Amino acid sequence: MPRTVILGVIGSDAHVVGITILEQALSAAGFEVINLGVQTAQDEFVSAAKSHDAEAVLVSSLYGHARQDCEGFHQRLDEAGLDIPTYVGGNLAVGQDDFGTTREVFREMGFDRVFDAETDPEEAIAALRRDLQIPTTETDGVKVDS
Ligand code: B12
Repeated sequence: MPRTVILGVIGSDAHVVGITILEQALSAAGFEVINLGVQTAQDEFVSAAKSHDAEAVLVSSLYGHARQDCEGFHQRLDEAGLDIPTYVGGNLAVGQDDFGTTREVFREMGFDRVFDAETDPEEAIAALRRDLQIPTTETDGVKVDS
């Protein structure tokens, strides 16, 4: 039975290429991907996660407003009774000279893993397999440090 994950670009962000690649890679790796597309509101992530009984939520943001767009996101998940891994990735801040700081900011906001724009989709797949305790095969050895 495929494991279901929710994927989307949050806020007013319209960058679609990254999530299209992620969707293809995740699907090829055996995940059932509910791709909410671009310009997705927080509530849409939450209701999709609930209605599809998803096991993880993957949020993408490229245009530099991720922090504002993700404010209160985990509170909404909590209110909906959802306690599942949340990942965020992309160009999460304007500039991004120090991604370590950006990563800390998003971790403090409640995200379990924070990925930069250089992330290979295989890294996210390896992280999901680890967090959802899916036996690894071909992703053995892929470094997960996000
Ligand atoms: C194409 C593009 C556009 C196109 C988008 C077309 C479309 N519908 O997709 C257009 C021209 C519309 C556009 C508009 C804008 N853009 Co633009 N755009 C780009 C550009 C050149 C490429 C993005 C792309 O497709 N990359 C290819 C994909 C494969 O890579 P990716 O998106 O990074 O995704 C990968 C990773 O980031 C990662 N990833 C992404 N999300 C997630 C999530 C998770 C959970 C995980 C694990 C991984 C992950 O995995 C993906 C696959 O490998 C980038 C610059 C760049 N070189 O990245 C700027 C860029 C993203 N844009 C930028 C900006 C500022 C804008 C605008 C605000 C400009 C403006 N003032 O109008 C608007 C925003 C409009 C909007 N509402 O979103 C900035 C963002 C700056 C920042 N964050 O600091 C960038 C970085 C350009 C720059 N250097 O200034 N843009």
